[in-house]
Amino acid sequence: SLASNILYPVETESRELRTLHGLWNFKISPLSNQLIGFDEKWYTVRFETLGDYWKMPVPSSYNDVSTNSTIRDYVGWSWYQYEFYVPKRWTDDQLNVFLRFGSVHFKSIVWLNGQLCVDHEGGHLPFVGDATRFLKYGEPNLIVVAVNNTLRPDTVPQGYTKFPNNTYKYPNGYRIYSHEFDYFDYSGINRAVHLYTTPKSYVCDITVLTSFENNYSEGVVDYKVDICGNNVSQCNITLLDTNRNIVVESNTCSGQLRIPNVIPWWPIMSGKQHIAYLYTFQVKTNNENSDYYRMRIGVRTLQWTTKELLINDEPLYLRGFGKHEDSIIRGRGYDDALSARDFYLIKWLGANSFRTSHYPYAEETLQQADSEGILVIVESAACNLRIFGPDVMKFHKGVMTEIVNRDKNHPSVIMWSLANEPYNNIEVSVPYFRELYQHVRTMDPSRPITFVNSQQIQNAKAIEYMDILTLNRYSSWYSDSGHLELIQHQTYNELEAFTKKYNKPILLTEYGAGAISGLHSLPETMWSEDYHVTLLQEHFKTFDSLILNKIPILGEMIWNFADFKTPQEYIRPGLCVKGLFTRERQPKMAAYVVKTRYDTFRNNS
Ligand code: GCB
Repeated sequence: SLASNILYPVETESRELRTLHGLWNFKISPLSNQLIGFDEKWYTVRFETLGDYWKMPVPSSYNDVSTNSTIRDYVGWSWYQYEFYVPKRWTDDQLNVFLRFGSVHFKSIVWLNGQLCVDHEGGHLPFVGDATRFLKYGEPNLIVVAVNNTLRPDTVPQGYTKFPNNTYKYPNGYRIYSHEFDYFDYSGINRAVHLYTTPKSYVCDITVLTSFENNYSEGVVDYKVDICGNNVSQCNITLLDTNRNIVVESNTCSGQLRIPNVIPWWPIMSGKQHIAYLYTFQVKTNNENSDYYRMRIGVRTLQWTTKELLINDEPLYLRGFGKHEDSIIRGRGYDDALSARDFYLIKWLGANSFRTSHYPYAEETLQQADSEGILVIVESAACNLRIFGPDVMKFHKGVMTEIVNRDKNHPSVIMWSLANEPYNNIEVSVPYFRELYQHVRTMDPSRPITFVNSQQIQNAKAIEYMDILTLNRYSSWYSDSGHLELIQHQTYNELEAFTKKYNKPILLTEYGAGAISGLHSLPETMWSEDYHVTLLQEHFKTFDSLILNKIPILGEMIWNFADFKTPQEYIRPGLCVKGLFTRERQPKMAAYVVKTRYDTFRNNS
């Protein structure tokens, strides 16, 4: 995979772009013969000639599309293929053609016309292969993708395969596969597949870092443009405002732009006339066959202290939730309609933020967050890490590198979360997270870094080396179930103690209750919508007294935005039902209560 070549594919006067979306052919290999596809060279044959294949949409997870439980629960090598044409004009020897996957879960190997083009391991992140010499121009092309979603102790996230030797309970050779995170591990080609052309010398990376001078009247954009390929002389950089008027220009591939009377990027509804203003950063390579690339950027700063997180020097209070990429049928498959609906709901609630629990979300989602002014905490897929060692560290560092490379230029991204609920009550987690923190800090000096805690305060380790405290806490749900009267007491004490102990501000990244839509009970009992509402309201009272007493709390994030699918287990009815919205994205009673609160913040700021 071309690691630094990860700019989102766009169409410009020098680039053509097409997607390979549609119904692909799909095969799974029997668990007893996992390597059959490699032995029989499935990457060279049309599945029509092999038989025993399904139709599978791309992009989509494969799990919930068919009626077959083997496919739903499949863990192992599955195979996708598709036939397509590319235009003859792409044979031009002045062009590159790149093949780009937004994400394939989890490991993938990609062949074009029987030849290995690219491979990648790690879900939720894009990768690119150079397809130029593998394609047949003006003839049918066969793309084959082998996908393996088996997680291991050295991957992020971790998974475990066991072969129990109790033959009384399990047949010989029976495989038990497990992981600790509690969301369904949707697999397959989950995001966009693009083919795009570029000139031989082309823009392959851009890094911007923004700041202000002269009392916020002047914007400063420090930038670096990487050009790949041969014979590049120079760059023409142009910054355009929303009316496409030129604001400032430059002739160097790296340097500084100064914007007089800058319009800063602000999160939604942060009072006054603030808007999420985006400029267009335009690059033109200055040679015979120029490449053009455009990217939207926002000018804003972030700072953090022992008490606050500030954007453009103003303190932030986050009102949001954790989400999932999850919906019926397509699972984790990216869908514009669903994504747009979610942003309408976020705005309807008056929320200003979410965390990409528990993995990096689609690039299209972050682009929309940039233009809507929604703040995002980007989390890696390290959910419930419990084994720490050099192998998983190597993988985890690679994942963080890919995340920062992909998301570094989004004004909406305000924090990196290295992990969710790792086993950080053990000593080995300390050097692990310190090293990982340093790795990310070296790549990005501009954003706070954390990992999300769940352990008791007295046992938490490594957290003191993070910039900001984050905590998931289920008072009156997983602990003291049914005791709504304890929420204020417990939450207040814990958040106060935590901030005092570490002298850092805290963000409650998860709290909530399961509520089955339509289930009511007065007085409240667990699983009813009524209990859900009261539990949230008790937390609201706590947050208000923390704020009143100047305990440094950075915000409140409810678990979860919407109901989402979980593995089969007896503590949940197939879904985690802690959503403010149902899985169909309709409001539960609690959504109205949250809207009232979040609207109050909006009106007071
Ligand atoms: C947590 C996890 C989240 C779960 C949630 C729950 O602490 O971070 O992934 O979904 O609890 O509902 O159990």
